[in-house]
Amino acid sequence: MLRRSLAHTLIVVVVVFVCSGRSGPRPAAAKAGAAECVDEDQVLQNTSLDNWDNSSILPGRSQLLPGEEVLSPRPDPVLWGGRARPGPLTPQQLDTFERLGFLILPDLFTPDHVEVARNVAKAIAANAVGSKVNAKGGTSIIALEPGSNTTVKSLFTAHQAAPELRDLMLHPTIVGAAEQIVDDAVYVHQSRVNFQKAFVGQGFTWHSDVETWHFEDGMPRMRAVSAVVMLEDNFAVNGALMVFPGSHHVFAGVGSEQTPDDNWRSSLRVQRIGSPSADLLSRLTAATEGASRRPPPPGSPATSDSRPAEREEERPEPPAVVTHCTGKAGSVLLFDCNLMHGSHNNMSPYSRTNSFTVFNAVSNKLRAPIAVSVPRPAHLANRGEDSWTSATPVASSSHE
Ligand SMILES: O=C(O)CCC(=O)C(=O)O
Repeated sequence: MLRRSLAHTLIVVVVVFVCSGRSGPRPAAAKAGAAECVDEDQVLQNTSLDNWDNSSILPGRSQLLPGEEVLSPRPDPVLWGGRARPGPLTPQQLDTFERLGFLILPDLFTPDHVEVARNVAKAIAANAVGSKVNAKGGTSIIALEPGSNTTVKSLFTAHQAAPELRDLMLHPTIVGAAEQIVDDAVYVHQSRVNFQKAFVGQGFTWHSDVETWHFEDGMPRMRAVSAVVMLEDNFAVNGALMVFPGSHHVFAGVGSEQTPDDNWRSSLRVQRIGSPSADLLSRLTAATEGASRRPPPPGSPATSDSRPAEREEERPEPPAVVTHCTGKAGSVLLFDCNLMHGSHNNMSPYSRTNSFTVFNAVSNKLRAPIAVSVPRPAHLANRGEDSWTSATPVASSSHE
């Protein structure tokens, strides 16, 4: 308890709260620099922006000057319904999620179960590279690895691509946990399978997802959670997600030049705008240093990798500021929309495939984007009114 208060105090003390009034007109949008990373035929735009409101609760792209960066306290709860909210997660698991910003549910699925889904995802992705038409006569939206015309980095709208994927990604335990955390019915804001191919897969630089979702998609509040199903073993060496435990308690705001309306084309491969600098990450390190010192409660293996026990004492433990979210195929990682995370390039001989499903609270539906004038396409930011369903957001596929 004392440690937790100390950690919390640390965060509050180190955080610099900036309330900026610089929200005046922005320079004209930069010209489109179209990278060929997404099948453009599949870009579904919904430009009817009812309820236009581009006010921002977060200091960042629209209020800060280019190069200006701040850490500010999270303006929203992590557990919108508190620890007593009923659902599949225990109060202890909710406590871990609240404190660290993530939680691993080991072995929710069997390796055999996920192998089927993984093979389906790889087949759909491979087919999408060679042909715009997939096996079912529809099309699939993919992003390729930077510099490659053949290696798929992401397969979007994955929960709609095949029943084998949907059944895992929208499993009742996962949807129920997301609802428990955001204390609301949820819908799928975005889904994808990310492939980190052996020796080839490139990592993702440090980022908080809600930065993009808030400024480019108009997501009003921090009321969304991501669920990762590990479709292959995730090791530290093959690109397991890395996180700053506790970083979800602060927001890393980054000022920028005007965001190009088609920023998503390049940011899907490498994110630059809104990315924190090394200096801001150092400040985040200081701010979150105490967060994961308290060991996770029993049954919540939310930290560290799975090294053989006999070597544990021989090897120096890195300070707990950054940790790998490792797990066996079939494990599930839940993480908060504002958790600072990223991944290494996969230089190992072991491929790493994970599905990502972003659940947003129905009450947190998207408004107009704040930093761009054209909403991102539907496969990145779902605005479809027909998907405003509750616990089982299984919309019929538009890509099959
Ligand atoms: O797949 C990965 O390694 C990281 C993905 C990620 O950070 C994201 O999708 O936001």
